[in-house]
Amino acid sequence: MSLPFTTAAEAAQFIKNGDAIGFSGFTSAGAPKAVSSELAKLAEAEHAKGNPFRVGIYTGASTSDMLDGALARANAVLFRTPYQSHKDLRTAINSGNAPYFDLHLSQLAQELRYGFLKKPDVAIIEACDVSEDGAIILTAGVGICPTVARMADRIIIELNHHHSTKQKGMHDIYEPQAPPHRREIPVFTVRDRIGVPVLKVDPKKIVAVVETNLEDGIAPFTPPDEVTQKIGDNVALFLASELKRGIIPKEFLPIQSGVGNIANAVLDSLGKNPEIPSFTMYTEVIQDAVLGLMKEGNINFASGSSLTVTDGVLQDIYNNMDFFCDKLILRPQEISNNPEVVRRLGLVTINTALEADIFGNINSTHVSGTRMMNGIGGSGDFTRNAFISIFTAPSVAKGGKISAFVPMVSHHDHSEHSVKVLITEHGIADLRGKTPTERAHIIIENCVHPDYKPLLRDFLKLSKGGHTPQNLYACFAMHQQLQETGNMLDTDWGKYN
Ligand code: 0RQ
Repeated sequence: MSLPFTTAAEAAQFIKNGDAIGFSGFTSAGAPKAVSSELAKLAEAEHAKGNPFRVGIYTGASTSDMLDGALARANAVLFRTPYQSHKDLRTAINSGNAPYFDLHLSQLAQELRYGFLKKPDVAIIEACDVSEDGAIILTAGVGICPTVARMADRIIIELNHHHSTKQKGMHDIYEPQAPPHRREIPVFTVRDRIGVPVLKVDPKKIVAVVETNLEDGIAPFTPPDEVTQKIGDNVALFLASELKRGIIPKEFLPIQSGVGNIANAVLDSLGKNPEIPSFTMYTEVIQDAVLGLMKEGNINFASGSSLTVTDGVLQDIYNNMDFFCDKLILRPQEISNNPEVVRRLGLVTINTALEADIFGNINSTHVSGTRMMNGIGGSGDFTRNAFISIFTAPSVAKGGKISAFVPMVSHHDHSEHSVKVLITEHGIADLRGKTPTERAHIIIENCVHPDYKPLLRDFLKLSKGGHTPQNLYACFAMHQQLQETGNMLDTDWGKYN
């Protein structure tokens, strides 16, 4: 059977209004590019004719402008899950034009299999190779590919020649069984391979193969500034001291770190700290800094769901597969983020908060409790099951008008029960074994910006007793103040006394 080669525009014709689409990739890495762009044009053309055209979108995580951006601008989003970070899609979500539900990344594939969500009609998969008998080599991200490719009725392949077939062997494709037949996921060390390197699909379902030559387009991170560098250094300081006092074993433990500038600075500091031995990563996103540290010998293995790296770094990996092939694994996100595996391996998890409260609860997703930023991503998968869970954040946002620390989080993603350590540029709050009152004092004294310390110390005086010294009348006063004057620092507790 020969493969049905065609153009992106013709491939998009296989998608109908109301279809649910499962896309490959994780972040922009490995996400389809050409067919999604043509799909947006198709939606615009249908809208111009007065016809409805919207599709449901399942992805690994965030995607690129050619997918989330294009479909959001075309007003073509029927629903979207589990994570996004594109400004146009964010605007559409927050204005009610793109229905979005936020999911733990490890759960999407199983929720599709369990039948909780609409079955994917179509899977669009980026590949660097595909054979006539349906053997697919994925590119820089795995995400939810195994599940959506198996469940969808129709498969469209973007055969992207920008990605080298030399990466064959890097992927480890595995799908767990459904309960009550599920067994342990046999990942006992970060290096364990449990599946097969190739995604096998029913070739009869492949309706189109579109050849492309397109980069993932991942932008470089800005180098650490004074604040992010200090946060990174504090994380390294904390982990070095945990190692010294024997809490972290001398072999060290695998690290999970989120994505972004703070994560980049943290990795940089871990690499530079002479007291931290060469370590491994069991994470979801492998970013540029990891590969740099690998070359320097500071990281000796990384398991993730994507290589979210700039194009130069990606090509360097492909050109040096002899060096990298036994140091990298790309897994489906339900394995890279699997709670069972996270707890077994004993991960040190490092994620970023939008907002924390002085009792250790975390808001990762909603600005002022209402506006979706990106989504919970993998932060919940990792935090709840970590050996030590750390949250980092700059102590203030928007030039000091917003404190990252408030009396009560305006949206709740990670509870005080899961959050062990908070770290800002000012210091470290180790919350383990502390009561709510003790936590509040440690967080205020160690992590809060000096401008906000008096305000938060005074808040504690408003408490009328109880186990957690909260005041339900005043706990959102800083948020209300932000809405009224644009500056939390103007908050006056006078009327609550
Ligand atoms: O906005 O750039 O316009 O100034 O939020 O904040 O400090 O640059 O941090 O880029 O790491 O994002 C939680 C969103 C942090 C991210 C979040 C404003 C701030 C800035 C970004 P500007 P920073 P980051 C792995 C794990 C959830 C998913 C997760 C995230 C912008 O880390 O999405 O952890 N996490 N995944 O000014 C209003 C506040 C604010 C605020 C910051 N309190 N109120 N705005 N900002 N605090 C990744 C995956 O799962 C794929």
